Amino acid sequence: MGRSAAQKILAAHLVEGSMTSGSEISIRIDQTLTQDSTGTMAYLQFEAIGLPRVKTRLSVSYVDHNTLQSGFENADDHKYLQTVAAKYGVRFSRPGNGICHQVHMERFGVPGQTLLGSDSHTPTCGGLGMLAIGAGGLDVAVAMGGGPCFLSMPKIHRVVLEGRLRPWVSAKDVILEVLRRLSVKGGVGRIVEYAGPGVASLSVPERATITNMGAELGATTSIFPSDATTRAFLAAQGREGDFVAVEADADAVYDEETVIDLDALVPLAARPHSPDNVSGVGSIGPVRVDQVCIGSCTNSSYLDMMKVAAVLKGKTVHPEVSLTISPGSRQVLAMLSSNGALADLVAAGARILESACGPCIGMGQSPRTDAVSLRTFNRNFEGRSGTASAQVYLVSPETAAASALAGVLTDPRTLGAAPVVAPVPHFAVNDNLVVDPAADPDSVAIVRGPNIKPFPRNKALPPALSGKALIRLGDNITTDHIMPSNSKLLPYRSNVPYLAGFCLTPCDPDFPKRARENGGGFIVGGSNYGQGSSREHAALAPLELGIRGVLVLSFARIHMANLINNGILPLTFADPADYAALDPMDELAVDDAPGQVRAAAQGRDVTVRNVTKGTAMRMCLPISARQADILLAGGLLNYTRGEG
Ligand code: MIC
Ligand code: SF4
Repeated sequence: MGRSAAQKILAAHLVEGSMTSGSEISIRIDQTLTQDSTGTMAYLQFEAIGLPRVKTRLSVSYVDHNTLQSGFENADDHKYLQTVAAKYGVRFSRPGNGICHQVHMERFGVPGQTLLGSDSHTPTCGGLGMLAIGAGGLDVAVAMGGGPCFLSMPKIHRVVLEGRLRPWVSAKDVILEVLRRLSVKGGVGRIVEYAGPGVASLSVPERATITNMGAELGATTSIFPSDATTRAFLAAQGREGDFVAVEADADAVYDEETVIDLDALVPLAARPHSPDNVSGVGSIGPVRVDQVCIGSCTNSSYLDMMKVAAVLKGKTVHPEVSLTISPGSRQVLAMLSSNGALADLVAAGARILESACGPCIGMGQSPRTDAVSLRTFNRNFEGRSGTASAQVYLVSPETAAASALAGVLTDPRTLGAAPVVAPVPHFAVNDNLVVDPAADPDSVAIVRGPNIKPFPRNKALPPALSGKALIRLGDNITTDHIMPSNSKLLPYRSNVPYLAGFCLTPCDPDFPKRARENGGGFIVGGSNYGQGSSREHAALAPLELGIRGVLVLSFARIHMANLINNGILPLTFADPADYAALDPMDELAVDDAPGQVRAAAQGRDVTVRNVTKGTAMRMCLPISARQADILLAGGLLNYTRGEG
């Protein structure tokens, strides 16, 4: 039987397990990437593993999230990251070089290889035909140490692209359409693989926009084939030697299929506050706009920026609109500056920001109270912009630029002829902000400023667990709710004790206090709990507060893995009625927790007693024997070091 592109890469990297969907497999990891907001923790954990050097083919450490430096904290983190990279054999992409996913696609991604990144949008490099997966920092630390990556073998969902995009309709509209159809849960347990005649008409950066935002489907990853277009892109980056063709066999069998007719797509927008709340721009109507932000790892390529520059050239941004533009990499910025497009953007009134995540992660540019903000980004979760009452819409660069001029949400097709951007024969390659690791690692002293604090470590699973259900949450709770990130909190990503004081505060400001007063306890939630970011802090902060288990209707993949890695029980209700009947502050107990965890690996349910109500709840804990051992040891680090 033939194989899909993703299955081929998985098979070529398979270490253990059988590739039948749902069973645990482990794969060899060729490359890793980290970014600063998750990287500090990943490298502290790598240090705790105790190896002298990374064992991957390539590991890159980026600084792109925390670049405001409003105090010493960010800069402390940067210095730690630079010195730790030099010592352990990691290439270091300095602040200013660009957003990790954009730079990795331009300079490092290799078709057919595997990439594990401590950021949920790592699948961006799926646009190059790479199997690129987002994970928690500890999983990336283990991969840097040469350990395989474990995952539940996903189903393969084929998305067949027919036809060709019409003028003014762009790759962003393709992924918004996929989100409209499949929802933010639709990709859980799946790899989304793009195929069909429409693929050839999409450039690598356009494909990367689509695979990037596949993270919002909850998918394990998304991938395009590596074909002649990929070869041309790599050649234009001076890397043709990295090209490998990766294509599905004609007789490959898929678990599911969606067909999208590119010709029929129109400009779309995700309305507040979820990336799958998608409607046609035309049908939403001329909503008044206060802010437009163009950039982020989804839409900040040279092609995107050139389209925006063409729309804005010779015009002026609407007086009520603040327009920010963050080119995704220094390469993009350099090319815009040498061909004059940057001058067009500046002349039109755009505020040019650093090549970094910036407003996408709430690092500056929070809009005014009740503002409408149009963003070319990938997430519009409530409060993520830094302004709790802001209404954020996710749109394409074309729609963003048209709306910035009009001052209202505008369908770009009303602007006349669409700009045509000529393909680039040679990108401006300059890797002088990528620092090579030290040739003599012994000479490198790792610098730890006062912002670098030890991370919390769990202990072996005790014989019994008990505590109160400290909070009862609804569906689709994001990691931005569990561990908010904004310009005030992001500087503390290497200081979990401080961050823990903000855990779940967007849902309930008193949660950390209550957790501490009760000596820890349990979190209760609905479906798709923990969607969004890969941040391990969404498990580390609860650990710091003494949380022993999380009881929900269903989990998002990376968050569930992060809970297991930190020794916190991730339990799902076998009977949703038990979720409905559970009240906050009910006393819960798990008797013989180690015995029940071992039995769970054999497919048995876990019983959690509701002591207050005098009932017993059946919970599922679908884990492998290896994951049971991790939970018994009190987390992956203890397990890896043979402790716990
Ligand atoms: C995000 O987009 O939410 C982030 C910030 O890039 C996160 C990583 C983090 O929380 O540091 C992600 O997507 O994984
Ligand atoms: Fe950065 Fe935003 Fe991309 Fe996350 S989604 S990596 S914050 S640009």
